Amino acid sequence: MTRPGRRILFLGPPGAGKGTQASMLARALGVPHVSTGDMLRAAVAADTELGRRAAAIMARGDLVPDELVVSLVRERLDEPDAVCGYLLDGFPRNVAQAEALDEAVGDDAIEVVILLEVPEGELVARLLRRAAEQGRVDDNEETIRNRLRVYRRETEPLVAHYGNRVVSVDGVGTIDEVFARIVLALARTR
Ligand code: B4P
Repeated sequence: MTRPGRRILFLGPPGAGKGTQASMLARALGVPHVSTGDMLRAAVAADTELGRRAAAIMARGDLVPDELVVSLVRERLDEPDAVCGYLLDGFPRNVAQAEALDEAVGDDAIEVVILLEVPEGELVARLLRRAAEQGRVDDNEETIRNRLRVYRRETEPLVAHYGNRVVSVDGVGTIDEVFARIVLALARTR
């Protein structure tokens, strides 16, 4: 079956630049940027029921329960602007979420998975820099180490789940350099 637009997923450890690159690419492609991190932070800021359940979990750097995140994403992908493609950032975060996504949109709906690769020392440095600039509660060193452990344990197995749809991109360099690599990698998948 051919589908209009592009369905792209960003994978990578915390601090790899997923949010940064996904928002630039979504604008360039004219598809919605669906970031579960942003949606959860908005729920915390608005003090909704979901936000109250998620706040302490996010502050520790653990994963919010799958059922909460999965229903949030399902509702978002049902909106009319997602009919012509979308860019997922921060979701799925584990195999159970990937299976829920396959069930919601179809096993072959995701065309390309961009895996942003950055060494651990650089990740920690970036997130500590953001902590100084933006004051995000989950950007302190202890929580960053936990988020990296959670990534290795829960999220990295998705590389095997998506198999030959995964395209690795070097995430070290300026934001524009990394963006150019992503655009080139995507062009090669067409
Ligand atoms: P996210 O918001 O997804 O946070 P993240 O993994 O840290 O990535 P982020 O997008 O913020 O960082 P980026 O790499 O762009 O998740 C936060 C929390 O929400 C999770 O810990 C979890 O609790 C919860 N959550 C989210 N999704 C969930 C799910 N599906 N299931 C369960 N729980 C979920 O950027 C990092 C920094 O690097 C920025 O300051 C940026 O400016 C900088 N940067 C980017 N590119 C750079 C470059 N090339 N050079 C230098 N700096 C760069």
